[in-house]
Amino acid sequence: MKKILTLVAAAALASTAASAAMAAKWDMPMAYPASNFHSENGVAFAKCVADGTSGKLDIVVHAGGSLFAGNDIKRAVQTGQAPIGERLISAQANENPLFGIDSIPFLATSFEQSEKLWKAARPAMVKLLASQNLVYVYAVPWPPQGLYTKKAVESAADLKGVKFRAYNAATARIAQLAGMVPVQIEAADLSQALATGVVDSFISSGSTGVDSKVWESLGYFYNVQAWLPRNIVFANKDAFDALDKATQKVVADCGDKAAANGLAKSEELSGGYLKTLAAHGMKVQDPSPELKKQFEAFGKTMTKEWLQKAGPEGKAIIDAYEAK
Ligand code: PCA
Repeated sequence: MKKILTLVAAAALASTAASAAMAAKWDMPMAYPASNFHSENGVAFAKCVADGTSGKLDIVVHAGGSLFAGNDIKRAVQTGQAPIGERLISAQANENPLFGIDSIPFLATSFEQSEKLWKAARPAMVKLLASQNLVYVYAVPWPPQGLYTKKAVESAADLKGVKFRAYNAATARIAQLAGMVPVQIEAADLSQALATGVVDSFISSGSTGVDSKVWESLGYFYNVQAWLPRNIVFANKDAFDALDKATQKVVADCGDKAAANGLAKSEELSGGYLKTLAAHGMKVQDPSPELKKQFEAFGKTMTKEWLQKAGPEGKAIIDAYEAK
């Protein structure tokens, strides 16, 4: 009897050890605050994966840039320092212009157009990421981008010399075209940069304005609706390949769900953010016709510049988007 018990205990121990060896924990760095809808969506994605694999793959979200700052997340995932992570993909456009396709001003200005553009761009994006040892999992758009300023702005002339927070090459280029002074700053550092006067202006969504309580420093939001940039969640290819086929499928399926849920959330919350800004005393308004015209002219210049950089492959994507 004693011998049987020992055998049973040994078998139980062996099976625990086996399942422990098979279970994996993936840290998932994200750059935006835990309360942001992208981060909440990331947590829901992690839960979907845990449920779908009965806990075999445990993804732990680290929001707010707490594990890696936004600017370091892509490299961390490429090199396997983190198995999965999220990045504002246009912030990597200096590596390859394709990463900036969602931030060409006035190319895709509504959720519907943004989806169309993404469908046209996704195959090339997936391929480009794969060439960098990354597996595309899902992407979610931010609400449309507008201009935040301290003082009222009637035309681009009022922006001359203003210190401007940029989050990617496109926002830095707009600043340059408008005669502003761009400084690259992560969203996690935005409140402090505004409070200390490092910058007095930026372009972003109502979502980031609310996250950063920008009414404490700024007075105006101009609803320019210039583009809808995306966050992409990608996995390290070696880490992904090490998962069994069933687990890989759960990750992909949960990614598809997260893309749909994230899009719906972004759209649903979009208007409310602007109401929150107004409720805190900010003047939320459309840009003057002159300012709008000037921004559209910047957009034309930047579209030309992008097409030059992105070459025939870039042009093919824009053509496919515009043909639909
Ligand atoms: N918020 C992010 C990117 C776009 C947006 O709406 C940010 O400002 O960093």
